[in-house]
Amino acid sequence: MASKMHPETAVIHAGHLQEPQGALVSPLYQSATFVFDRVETGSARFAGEQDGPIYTRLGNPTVAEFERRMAELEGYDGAVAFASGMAAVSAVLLGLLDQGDHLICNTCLYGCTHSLVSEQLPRFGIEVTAVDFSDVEAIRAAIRPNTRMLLLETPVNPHLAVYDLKTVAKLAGAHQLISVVDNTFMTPLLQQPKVQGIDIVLHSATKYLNGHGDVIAGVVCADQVHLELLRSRSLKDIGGVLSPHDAWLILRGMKTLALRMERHSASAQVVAEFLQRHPAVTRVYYPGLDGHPGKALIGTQMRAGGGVLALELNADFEQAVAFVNRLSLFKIAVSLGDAESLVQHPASMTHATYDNDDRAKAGIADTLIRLSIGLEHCDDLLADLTQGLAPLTASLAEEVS
Ligand code: 3LM
Repeated sequence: MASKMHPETAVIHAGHLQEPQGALVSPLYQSATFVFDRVETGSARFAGEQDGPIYTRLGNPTVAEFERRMAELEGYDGAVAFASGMAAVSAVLLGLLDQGDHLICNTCLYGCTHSLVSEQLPRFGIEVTAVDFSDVEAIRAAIRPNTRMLLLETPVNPHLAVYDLKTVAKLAGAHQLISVVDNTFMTPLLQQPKVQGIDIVLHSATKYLNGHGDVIAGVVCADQVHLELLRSRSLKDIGGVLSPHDAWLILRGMKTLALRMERHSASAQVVAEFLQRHPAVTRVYYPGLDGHPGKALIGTQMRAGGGVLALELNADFEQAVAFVNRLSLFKIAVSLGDAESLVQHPASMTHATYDNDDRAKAGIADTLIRLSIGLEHCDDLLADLTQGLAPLTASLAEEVS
């Protein structure tokens, strides 16, 4: 029955834990270990001859409910939850790549994913090439005999570039590469990379999936061919296991995911259009705007533009900083996907892991400002932005007169 559900239903029901009391809301299995009635039971579970919990790092009923829900929503055979989005990213890279392998990734990735691929992977003898994924020929040209994987985000953190997943999946298929997409900005409600042929999808569940700003978590969705290594190497041996309590909170948060994504996207569209018309703003980065190359993929690859946008001001660096400091409803904080609207400065915060050259190559301007549009009334958000931009508008008017 589960595969027939619409995503709006699946976020509430998919993978629901069957338990004897019939609780509407699944109980929280806050237990590190599980008791075996006899030695033979424990041995059979360790040998994989009998289903049943052993120890929470190897699997937990509450965490498993979250994993089943995500697998159903993303359309894969299964999912493995991790203690953070970075644990999910590193689970895929360290679990599926070997010494001597080569990874091709996009020039712009979330800051810590960038430092993981550029600083940590080479320590284990894994080679990495960063190319602009809008240029398929550049990806093709970077493929070597030892290339094993393609890794990208779309839309990209922080400037919302969008890439055609069908093209990436086709290229990966033709060269036997594993295609991996970080779907954090979209969630399965707005984009299902599996439909486009992508092999593995991962998320920082810290963001929209949980949606309430009180959990750090990650998840990887994949088919059987990759799941075993993700579980045995990345979860069992590397050990970045999600706490059952955090899984339970995410399951609660996910019930409203469909409603939240609709609202985040609708408000972000209004805010983006407002900023685009504003004289103090020189550029707005949002896939829902006319003129954004990603707009053409809305309706096919993506259902909407999502809740994150970025902007540049007609201002110098100090004025841009002063604008952010003047905002009051928008809280100055990294992260995204919460009920509260957030504002941050990628060059000095989320993407401070880049050196200046790589940041320029990644297309992250020093004056770029990222907004995560929350669930507040849109008029209140526009009022806050209007007051924040007012001194810039006034000084631009003075320059003109
Ligand atoms: C941020 N991003 O503010 P965690 N993949 C993507 C992400 O955006 C993130 C991760 C993975 C932000 C976090 S910056 C210190 C705060 C696309 C995180 C990693 O390990 O759950 O934080 O996810 O952009």
